[in-house]
Amino acid sequence: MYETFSPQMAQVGAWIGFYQDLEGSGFSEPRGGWKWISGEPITFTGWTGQEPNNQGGAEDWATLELSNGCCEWNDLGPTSGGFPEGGVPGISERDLAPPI
Ligand SMILES: [Ca+2]
Ligand SMILES: [Ca+2]
Repeated sequence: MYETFSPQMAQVGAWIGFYQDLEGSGFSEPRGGWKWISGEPITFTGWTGQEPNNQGGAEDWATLELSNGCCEWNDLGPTSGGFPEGGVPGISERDLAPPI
């Protein structure tokens, strides 16, 4: 995965489908209310250092970072320092089984 995505992700990271539901039960900053968009249970988190930290007050999307060591998570959002215009790329999972 690193070799495939690292050229684009090295600067900004990539959203991994993990987000903070600001209206969901259990929401609190910075660690409460995180969910997978797929609805799958949370069995692992990979936050780096002091993340999630809700820097600037609106970091609600988890991104995979490659610039500070491979594959650790950081919460990002429009209030993040250096947040790129146009947002960050995302990684999605896709079922390759043919439809029945
Ligand atoms: Ca947040
Ligand atoms: Ca952060």
